Amino acid sequence: MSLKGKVAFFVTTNFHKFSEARHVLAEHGVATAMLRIEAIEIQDDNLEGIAKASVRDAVEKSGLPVLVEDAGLFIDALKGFPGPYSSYVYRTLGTRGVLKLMEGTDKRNAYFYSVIAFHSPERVSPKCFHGKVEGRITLNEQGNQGFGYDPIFEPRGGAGITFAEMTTAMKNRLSHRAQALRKFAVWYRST
Ligand code: ITT
Repeated sequence: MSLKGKVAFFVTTNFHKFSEARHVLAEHGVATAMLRIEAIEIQDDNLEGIAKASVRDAVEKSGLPVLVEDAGLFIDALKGFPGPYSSYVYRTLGTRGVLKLMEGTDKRNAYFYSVIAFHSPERVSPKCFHGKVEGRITLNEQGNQGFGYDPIFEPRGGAGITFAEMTTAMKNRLSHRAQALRKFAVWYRST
C-alpha cells in the first residue's frame, strides 16, 4: 500500500461540502479536487440508491475515480422529512420554513445522514460508506458558518452550539459527512 497517488474527485455543485471533504480526506492521505459536472440525481426515497445512480453517471461522464455524496436531514417530529428531499425543501421552504413546520412542538430530535459513493472505471459497481450524526433542531437560526440546515442543527456532543457556529474543523469532528469520508479514506488507502 502506498499513500502516494491516492486521488478521488469529489463530484458536487456545493463548494461547502467539497471544502469539508477536502480537509477530512487530506488528514487521511487522500487528495481530492472538486469536479463540477451535472451528475443525474434520481428521485428516490433511499439515499444510497440516489448516490449510486449519480456516481455511475459521473464515472461514465468523466472516466475518473469519483466520489458522490447524497445527504439529508431527518426530523423525528416530521416523520423523517425532509430526508431524501432535503435539497428541494431547502431551496423552497428554507430553514425558516422548516422551523415554521415545527412551531409548537418540543420534540426536536433529528439526525443528518450521509452516503458517500465511490466508483471508478476499473470497478464493476460502486462502493458506499455511511455516516450519521444525531442532534436537535433549535428554536431559532444560530450562527453563520457552514451551509444548508447548519444554523438550525445542534449536534449531540457539540457543546450546545449549532453546526453554523462551528469552524470546519469542529464540524468535521462530529458530522455525518466526515464520518462517512473517514471510512472511505481508510478503505481507499488499503486498496
Ligand atoms: P450536490 O448534490 O451537488 O452534492 P447538494 O447541496 O444538493 O449538493 P445533497 O443533495 O447531498 O447536496 O444534500 C441535500 C441537502 O441537505 C443540501 O442541499 C443541504 O441543504 C442539506 N445538507 C446536507 N448536508 C448538510 C450539512 O452538512 N449541513 C447542512 N445542511 C446539509
